[in-house]
Amino acid sequence: MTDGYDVIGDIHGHAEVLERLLGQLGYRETDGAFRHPVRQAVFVGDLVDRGPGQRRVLEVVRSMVEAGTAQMTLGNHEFNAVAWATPRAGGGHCRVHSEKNRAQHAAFLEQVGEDSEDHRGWIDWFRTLPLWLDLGGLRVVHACWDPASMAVLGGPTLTEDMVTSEKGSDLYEAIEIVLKGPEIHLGGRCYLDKGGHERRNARFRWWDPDATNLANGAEIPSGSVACDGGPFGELPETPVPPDLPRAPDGPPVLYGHYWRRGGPSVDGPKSACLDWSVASGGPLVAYRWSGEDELTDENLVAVTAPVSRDDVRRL
Ligand SMILES: [Mn+2]
Repeated sequence: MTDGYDVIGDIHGHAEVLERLLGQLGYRETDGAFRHPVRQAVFVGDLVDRGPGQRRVLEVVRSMVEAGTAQMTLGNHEFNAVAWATPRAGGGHCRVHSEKNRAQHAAFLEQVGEDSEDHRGWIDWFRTLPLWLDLGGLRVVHACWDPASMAVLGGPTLTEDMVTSEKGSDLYEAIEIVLKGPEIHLGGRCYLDKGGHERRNARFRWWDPDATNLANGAEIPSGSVACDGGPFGELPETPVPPDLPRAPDGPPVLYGHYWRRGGPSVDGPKSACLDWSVASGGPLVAYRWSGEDELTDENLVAVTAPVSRDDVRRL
């Protein structure tokens, strides 16, 4: 019996704030899982990496999924975890064990124990998670609801071909769009991301019907520096390619992934991002959906993580 869905954004190992959010939403831990008398939770993915409570977050969510009190879609961090742990025929792994990739995955690997039985158990569970959820009047995906990419993938079940797919293949690109979102080329411009890596592409604001050109369609983090060290400045109003993914017609779409700041608020009546950067001092956010065709800010619930010493240093 489900009167509605409580869709919860990216958690990234922040167990304490997750438990507080579940409590605030009226879920209680009984018989080994958090439960609500009449509602079901839905997780948009990215349970892992970064935070101090990797195991606890995984245990809370998995126990809910197994008890039937939650569903979950796969995030790019879970997909990357699977690819990291999957050997590639001919040597290496499906996700390259580079220093950069290891750093991004370090909290998970350290806390579950790399190559431990526990590690393999979580990877096996990630492999069972769907790539998206069509819940009737509501749709949930980690980064982008794109029917064209979903058609290439053939269905929401993660397959071995997807895990082993190589850059440039149709499968690889479709997984990228669904789990990481579409990107646009910056026409020769280059900026440094928060890890100091050079970026010649930017995330495209697929959810925004007003995103028509580079200037209003590219997501460049505020205060970004150009690769030559100067200020990044404005992008030109070059029109974006017409075949980029766009917010689809039909029921509302809820997604995560985008590290939004401030807020929270819905994009508009038909979409909302639920990732408000809990891993860097923002709130963990849920949308309480009860059948409405149009999303509203009033249905967002936010719980703020305590500010860590690392965050204070960054401020
Ligand atoms: Mn993500």
